[in-house]
Amino acid sequence: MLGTWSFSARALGAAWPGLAQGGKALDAAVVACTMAEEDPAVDSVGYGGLPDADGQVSLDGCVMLAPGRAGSVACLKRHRHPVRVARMVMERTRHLMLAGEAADRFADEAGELREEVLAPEAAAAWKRWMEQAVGDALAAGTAVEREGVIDASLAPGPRPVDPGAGGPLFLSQERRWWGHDTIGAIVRDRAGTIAGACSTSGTPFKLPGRVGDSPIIGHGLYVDPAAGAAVATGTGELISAVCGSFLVVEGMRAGKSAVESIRAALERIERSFSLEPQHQAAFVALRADGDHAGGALRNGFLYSRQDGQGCTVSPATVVLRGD
Ligand code: SD4
Repeated sequence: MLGTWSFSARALGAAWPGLAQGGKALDAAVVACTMAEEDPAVDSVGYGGLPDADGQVSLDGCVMLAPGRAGSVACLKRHRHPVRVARMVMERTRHLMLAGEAADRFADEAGELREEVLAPEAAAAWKRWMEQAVGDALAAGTAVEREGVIDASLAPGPRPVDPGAGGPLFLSQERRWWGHDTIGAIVRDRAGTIAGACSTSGTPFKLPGRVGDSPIIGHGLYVDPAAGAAVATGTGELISAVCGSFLVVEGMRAGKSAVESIRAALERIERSFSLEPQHQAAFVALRADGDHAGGALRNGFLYSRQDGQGCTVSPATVVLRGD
């Protein structure tokens, strides 16, 4: 099992016993993401995730087994577990993706519990953001107010740096509020089946309605049993622009190692953008033969690996830039 950031170690650990007893890769990937979604200490996923500029949490997620077996959901506002709902989209409908209010209704009908998605800590962080950071950004001209909604999407902010302790990336370092992160999990089971899942609350204090890479098949996650799997985290706008996870998997299909494929995708991002200091993009990839790696544009990304020997949290195998 592979997961993005150090906080995924706990989630992978929760899913491991089921997988070790012969469980299926998809079940394990979903359990891992569900665990992170439920954990209020993870401030970028599920309950505990930081809200949009309106103060509303909106959650995105997807699951994938193969190009013909995937499901996705965007902008869930009344359910904590986008990955479970995405799986139901895959298993119970003929569609790939549901979004917004209707996705919440679908989750209701599928029997998912309606729950509060805004945790008290996240609500308090939003209040502090409104009071402090927004004032600075409005004064600097990097945020504007339209009909009472703050658009700070142009404000530069520091990027996420994983302290390695598995805890929140944002609440302990409030100047990092405009960073990003996500849980992505890739699992290979005993039968050799590979599954992936990805879940996020997106960019903290994003413009309402903004959707990043995470729920989009090929952007935040891609799995093809013939080639391998990749999952992304970081600035969704960068990752989506190059169909990042698809690009990594296509590299592996063409015969590159996991680390070479990640490097090529990161180089494509670097060539395609004028990178700003807050930008980060990272991938974790697993080739069908088990070769795997984690890589990032910049320092500060860690990934977790759980197997029969236990769990390890490692720095990225490749970091494109030293800054
Ligand atoms: C996004 N990539 O919405 C997601 C979440 C994030 O690190 O910020 N991930 O852009």
